[in-house]
Amino acid sequence: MGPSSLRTAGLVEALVELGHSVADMGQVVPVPGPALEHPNKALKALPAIAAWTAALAEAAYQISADAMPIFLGGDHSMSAGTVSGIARRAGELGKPLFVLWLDAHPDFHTLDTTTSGNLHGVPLAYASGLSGFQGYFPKLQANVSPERICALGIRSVDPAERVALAEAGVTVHDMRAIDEHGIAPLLRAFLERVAAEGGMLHVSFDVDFLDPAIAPAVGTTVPGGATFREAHLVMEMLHDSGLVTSLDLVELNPFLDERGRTATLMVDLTASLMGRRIMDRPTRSY
Ligand code: 6HN
Ligand code: MN
Ligand code: MN
Ligand code: MN
Repeated sequence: MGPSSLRTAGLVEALVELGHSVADMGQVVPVPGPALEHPNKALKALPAIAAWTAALAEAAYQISADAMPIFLGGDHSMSAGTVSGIARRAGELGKPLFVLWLDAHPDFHTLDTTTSGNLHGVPLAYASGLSGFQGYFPKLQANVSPERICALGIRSVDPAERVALAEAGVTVHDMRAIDEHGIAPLLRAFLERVAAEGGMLHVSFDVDFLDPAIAPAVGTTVPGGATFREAHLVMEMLHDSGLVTSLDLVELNPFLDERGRTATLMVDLTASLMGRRIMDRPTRSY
């Protein structure tokens, strides 16, 4: 129901108001695959998620190169498909793909290391090409290089993820780094890397990146998240960079919302990413 809630909160209208032309592509339809047995008995809904991953990867890959797809979830397992499909598209365009992962969690488990068995905990590891998915998830046609991933807002990391992130070379800016340095310089350094390499930038936005006080509508809230202004600043800087080529909005659970305020906030943040600004002004350095 996340996508319905984002539509009801006025996502399309907000984008149109900013001058964008919007095509709502409707729902991706997964083709059910065979039952899958995995030694990790904790895994939940493995055949269904594998089928969704295949369908979403194909949909993401097929989007025309001049369009900017916005993928509405659903939980973060969606990004196993979107990121891998976008990586394939980037490969064909001959451009390096970068990923900005806005989340309380790095979602860097493999099928073997997850203890919860919740597959929204694995998409970034899968899309990075980590081993341990073969024979269960669709064969990866292209992956994002882990050194081109920046995870921002992180504050809940499982032991196996800690090891895997370090080994893979993912840049992790946790909430402590944001507290110490401010969010702007951390993001700016990453955007400068993307620009220097002429890269494409996929942004994957998990609702739990935000502090639960402003965004209650998510099943995995973690205290100490991004504030209202930190989140808008990230979106405003992303807009000004002109680098973002695709976006995921995931983990919105309208059953947990309060009068739609989380859905409305996600729409407003997307509007900031797509050009809404407080004052018209050129980008300045102070
Ligand atoms: N998310 N690391 C925990 C687990 O169950 O694997 C939490 C995952 C949260 C997933 O943020 O989309
Ligand atoms: Mn997530
Ligand atoms: Mn999360
Ligand atoms: Mn999730």
